[in-house]
Amino acid sequence: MKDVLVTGGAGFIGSNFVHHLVAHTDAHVTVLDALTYAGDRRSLAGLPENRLAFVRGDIADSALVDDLVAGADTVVHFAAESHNDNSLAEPRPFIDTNVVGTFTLLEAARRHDRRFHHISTDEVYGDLALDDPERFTEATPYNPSSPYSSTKAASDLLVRAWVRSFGLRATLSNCSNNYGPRQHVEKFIPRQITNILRGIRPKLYGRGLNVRDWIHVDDHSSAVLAIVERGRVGETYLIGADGERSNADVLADILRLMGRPDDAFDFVTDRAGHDLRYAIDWSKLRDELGWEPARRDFDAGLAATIEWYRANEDWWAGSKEATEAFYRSVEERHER
Ligand code: NAD
Ligand code: TDX
Repeated sequence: MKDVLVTGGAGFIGSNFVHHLVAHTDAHVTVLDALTYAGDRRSLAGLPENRLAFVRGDIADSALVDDLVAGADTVVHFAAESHNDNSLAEPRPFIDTNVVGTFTLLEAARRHDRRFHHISTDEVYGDLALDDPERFTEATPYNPSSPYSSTKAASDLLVRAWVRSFGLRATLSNCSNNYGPRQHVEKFIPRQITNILRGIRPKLYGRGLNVRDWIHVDDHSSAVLAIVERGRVGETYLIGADGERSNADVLADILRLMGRPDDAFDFVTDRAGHDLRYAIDWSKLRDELGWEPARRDFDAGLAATIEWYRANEDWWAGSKEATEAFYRSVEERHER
């Protein structure tokens, strides 16, 4: 691995992965990112110039993609439309980026016979009952619920077909909910932290009983690097860190860590089709590659994340107002 093309490297997980890659390998990194509302060039600040090239462009632009894939030996594909609530309001960009964009990358990787790693989500498996003793495994059937998760499922299936039909040297990973620095303020944890910093009451969907399986973004990065370096071609690996928590519990932790009363939030209308629970069995990754999450202390990770948002208001202030305006429009639609 000498020249790595990272798509979506200006987004939350992609940028954290690029920092991880530069710190832990000698590879040269080229980031391809469209800088949509979710991408931010500043998330790559501070990296040495001789290790990083940045190209602004669309993963569905086949001429550009062909050129960049030709110049790399490895492609790690993070770029996506990533937010469920946006996919309910306007699904089209999810088709264009997650499906057509992934297809465009796969064709280029096939033409140039490049190693390909596809980043995906546990949401492709649908959801679990709260009391289900089972967790998702690599063998769980696909059953996505939202426009977002269905386009991620479609992209996963394309990757598997390109492996089987064309011999593409690809691996896939499906990870649970990430948290940490540089996550867009539309997502649950940063939205509530920045609401509190702005004097806005946090918003909990439904009754807050839905469960997400939280993993620190640094652990996602180390798992992806392990798979890119040592994973078996054609295989899927689930990534998790035994971090199941209800949304109400996560919000209670945020309120406590930020010194607010435990009832200083509002219940709001539930998300349409809201998945109840995700839970990951990551034993394949542990048994095959010896990977373990290093940041399993959720309280410590959450406290550090709160500090990051406190210290980096410049990074998120520009997105906050538009994000809250979007959520107000969703609430107004529910009221009509
Ligand atoms: P994000 O929304 O923060 O970042 C996405 C990045 O992709 C942005 O920089 C954006 O500018 C870029 N992008 C979007 N459309 C593009 C296009 N057409 N061409 C080029 N670049 C484009 O998302 P994230 O949370 O960092 O998620 C990254 C990946 O990880 C996604 O594939 C997502 O499905 C997956 N994932 C996310 C989570 C999570 O908890 N956030 C969990 C599991 C998997
Ligand atoms: O204001 C909110 N209040 C609330 O209760 C928001 C924004 C969310 N929620 C709930 C919905 C979910 O149950 O919190 C939970 C987490 O919501 P999101 O941050 O929107 O994440 P989720 O829908 O679970 O999807 C995330 O994890 C899987 C990422 O956004 C996806 O990209 C990833 O694939």
